[in-house]
Amino acid sequence: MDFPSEPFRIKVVEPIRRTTREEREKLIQNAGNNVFNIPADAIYVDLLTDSGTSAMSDNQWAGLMLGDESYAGSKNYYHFEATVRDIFGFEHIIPTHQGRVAENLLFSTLLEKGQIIPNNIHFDTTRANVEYNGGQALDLVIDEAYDPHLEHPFKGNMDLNKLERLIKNQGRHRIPLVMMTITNNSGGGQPVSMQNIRETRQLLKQYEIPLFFDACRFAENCYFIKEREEGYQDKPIKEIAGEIFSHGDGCTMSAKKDGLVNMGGFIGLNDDALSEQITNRLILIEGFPTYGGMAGRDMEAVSRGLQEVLNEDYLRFRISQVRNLGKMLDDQGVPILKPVGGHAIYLNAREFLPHIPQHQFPAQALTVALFREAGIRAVEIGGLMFGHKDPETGEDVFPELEMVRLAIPRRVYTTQHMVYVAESITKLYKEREKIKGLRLVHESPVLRHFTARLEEVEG
Ligand code: P70
Repeated sequence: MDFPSEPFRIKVVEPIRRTTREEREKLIQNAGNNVFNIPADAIYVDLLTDSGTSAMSDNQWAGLMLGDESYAGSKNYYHFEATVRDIFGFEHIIPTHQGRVAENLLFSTLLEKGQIIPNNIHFDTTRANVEYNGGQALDLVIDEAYDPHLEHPFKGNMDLNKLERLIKNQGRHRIPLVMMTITNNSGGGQPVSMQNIRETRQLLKQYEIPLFFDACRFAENCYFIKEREEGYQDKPIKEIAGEIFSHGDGCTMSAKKDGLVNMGGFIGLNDDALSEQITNRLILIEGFPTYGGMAGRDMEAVSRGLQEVLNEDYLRFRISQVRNLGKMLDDQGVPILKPVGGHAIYLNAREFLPHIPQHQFPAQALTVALFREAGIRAVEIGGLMFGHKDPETGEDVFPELEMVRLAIPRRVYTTQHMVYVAESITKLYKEREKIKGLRLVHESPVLRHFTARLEEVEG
């Protein structure tokens, strides 16, 4: 096994606490079987998300002290703008405090009711922002993405036949832009190949449809291209990133992932008129154009984080840490989504808990059990997150994949933590028939998984 060790050492530590099983029983009960409702200091290993949970470097912390908190024209903004432009290449850089605001600004400005936004697979906030603005969010990833056993190097790829059929059937005027999520979070953190990006670009060019990237995990995607795609082995990550974004007209970015910061984001784009419209709305809802929703010091941390994330030793360690957790689980027969993606391991809940039907939320049941047994917090990516009632028939519609995501924060946990996680899950797998299904007792109309409450189904 390729086991690169940590390319950093630890200068500051943050204690984490083990709780008793009894404490955790009470906590999960009070939380309505929803791990979003559990106070973080009662979690031992928190794999809820890799978003905003990175450990910053000494260089980033030092940057915070250079924060220029001027309302207009902060020097950190200019550094931020120059860094983003250098890596992503877009003309206009619009800061936001996180990714979903970038999505909100983009879609509320450009989307007309009844229009369609295709993506490989929309992440939940992207989908919600499209739908909230009266659009239809369509997932056009290759079919291979839905087979959790299939080893395919670029399972995040767009299905170009599906995309072309859609454009021909609907006409280009119903499609104001196409998005590509790199890496494809909802499909397992799977990468998109450069070839697929290039071909998508060529197809869209014929119809004059802009291509935007959801770039949250762009550096991880670049690393996979370097590792797996012919002709990229000797290219620096930054060059690969430059090539990817040269095929796009813009991007939204949550810097909370590959920006290696706790808060931040931006929109990058080339269209002058669209940029002006978005900027006007930015001033209304987020802030002046030289800070968006960020403090000056936050922008400095993003600039430094974006440079650090391109470091190959870092990326090699990062991708291997996730992959090795997957290997430890796979070796014990635990069903996981394959191949392992960039930022997380996805447990296949349908296979883990075949005795729980999908309407009883097996992935959520497994998430709850993982906290109860081991104090590990994961997140459900399945029927609770993506299930909904069909507006016409009123029937429940469930997603293809029912998964529990173990998202690994960047530069935070050690290899020994990963061993603890693997051993805990293996133990749970051996006792899996004890886990019971769940029933919803409270749900909100959008993004229900964040606030839902559930109870155990008896028997
Ligand atoms: C995650 C978080 C955020 C995200 C994303 C992609 C591909 C946009 C955004 C929005 C969200 C999350 C999920 C479960 C638990 C906690 C947090 N993804 N596009 O972990 O960015 O959060 O900055 O508004 O993955 O995957 P932002």
